[in-house]
Amino acid sequence: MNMNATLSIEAEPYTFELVPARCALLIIDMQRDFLEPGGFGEMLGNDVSQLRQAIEPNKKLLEAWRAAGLQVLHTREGHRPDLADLPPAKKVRGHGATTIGDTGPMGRILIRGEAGHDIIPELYPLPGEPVIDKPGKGAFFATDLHAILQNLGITQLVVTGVTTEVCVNTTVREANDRGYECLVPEDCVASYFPIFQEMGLKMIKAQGGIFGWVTGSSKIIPALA
Ligand code: TIU
Repeated sequence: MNMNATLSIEAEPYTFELVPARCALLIIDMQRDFLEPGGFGEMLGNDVSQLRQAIEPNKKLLEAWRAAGLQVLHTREGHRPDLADLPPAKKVRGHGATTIGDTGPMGRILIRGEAGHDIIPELYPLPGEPVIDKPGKGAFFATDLHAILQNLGITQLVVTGVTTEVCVNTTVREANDRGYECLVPEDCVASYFPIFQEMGLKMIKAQGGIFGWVTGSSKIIPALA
């Protein structure tokens, strides 16, 4: 593939002109804590099965992306074992019986190094694919993501992962303000709430693409072949 030849991807609100050399796949927080029972997502009162429908589309997109030789990055939401980077307001939010840092079936909830904090096996990073550990919902807050993307010459992001209205939306907004063009394949993002899935995507593409573009993985994968 000519890495500098533009791939025109059918999207809303209009065609996304993807330049392979400058475009990275950024997979947000596909962690056991959000996608498997017994983790942070379930602790918040959510039905984690809602998110699992994004796994297979992400797997197919990731395989095609890797095969085409494009850049991949992963993020994980979580905190230091000593909780020094955990805002007290985040620790107590929701008044749950168990909160971040407490021990659950997959280890301490949302803590780096614990089983639940790691990325699900289906989408596990390969050596050489940067993994960004983030303490917040946005992937740019208190991380080295922007510096890494600049060093790689990346100006466009295909953003996937969970959840659509929380970490994906926050990250797309942060990226947009930093000058990145963001394309979101709707089948590769998921929410615990169907209405937030729908509205989270509408918010991105409304007003002429106020934060970015929305498409489906079936529009991206053939273009990479
Ligand atoms: N709760 C929820 O929907 N999401 C998060 O807490 N983090 C992410 O979205 N990754």
